[in-house]
Amino acid sequence: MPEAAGTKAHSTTTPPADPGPDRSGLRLGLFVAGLVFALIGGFGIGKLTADGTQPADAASAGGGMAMNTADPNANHAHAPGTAQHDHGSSGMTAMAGAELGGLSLSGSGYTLVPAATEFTAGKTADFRFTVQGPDRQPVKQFAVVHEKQLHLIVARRDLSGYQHLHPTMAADGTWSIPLTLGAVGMWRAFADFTLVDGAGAQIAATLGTDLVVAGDYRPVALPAPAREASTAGFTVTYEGTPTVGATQPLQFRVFRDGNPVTDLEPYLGAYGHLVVLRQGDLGYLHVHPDEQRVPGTVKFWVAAPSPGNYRGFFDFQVAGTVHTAEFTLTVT
Ligand SMILES: [Cu+2]
Repeated sequence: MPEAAGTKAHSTTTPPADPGPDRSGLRLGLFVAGLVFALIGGFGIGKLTADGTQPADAASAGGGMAMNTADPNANHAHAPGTAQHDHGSSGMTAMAGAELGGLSLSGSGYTLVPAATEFTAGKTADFRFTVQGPDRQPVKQFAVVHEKQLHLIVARRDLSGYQHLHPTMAADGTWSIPLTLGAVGMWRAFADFTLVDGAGAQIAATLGTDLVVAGDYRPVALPAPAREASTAGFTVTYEGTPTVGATQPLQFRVFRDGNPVTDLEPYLGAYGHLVVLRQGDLGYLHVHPDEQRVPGTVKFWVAAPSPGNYRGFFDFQVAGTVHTAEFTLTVT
């Protein structure tokens, strides 16, 4: 019995013509198409507004590569260096994008080039790298996004040891930061940035590299899923259920001694930052908070790319100190 045309089974038995070697172009196009509608991943395209406030944009760039010059919503085209998307939260539920970043050294012709990737457990050493462009020269132009030109996230592959760092760039385009990897194992470093290309276009990317601490590796089991975590005398809870194929709110609340903390401070241009890493490949989602804020609470919009286990790292600032609450989330 012949299969009905257009069914999935049919299409898999008659694959489309080979797209040929220029698949990367297609892939980029898909990224671009997905970007504008994606909420997830990266610190997003663009930068803070001139007065330093957080753009209404909680919808940030896809975790891969994205070029705002391809924004189909050209009727609100952004001035160079001030790219903002003002889709507002109402449109978010229609957005299904959940691109993961950080899975590759390279994308769209740009490559993360670490100077060295071997570290000694517990010994601080400079981590140096460049982002090389299609011309194989270090990129030197980066847009400020969330108050920094580049955000470096580091975690061991068992999802322990999270760090959120801000390297500095030398005039030659070399980024560096003192880095301490506290335990033996394979680690992952994510460089999350928006570069400005020669034509002035902004390209958001999260590129990743492994870092190695040789020795007797003792992996830490992923903690069980929980809706409450404690750090430095604070208790943090979250509500909401991450879902595949739909963007859902996750609302975090911070308590101290059982009372809501009402003096959360802006940290990097927002009242909280959330990085979510997928267990298994450390696919990287960076999610931004809603601009609407109830004191003591921070709401994010999240679309899960797949079922599985994730570790969420919620950064918040109180009294000038940044704290991180960690959660295991299981998406079914
Ligand atoms: Cu950062």
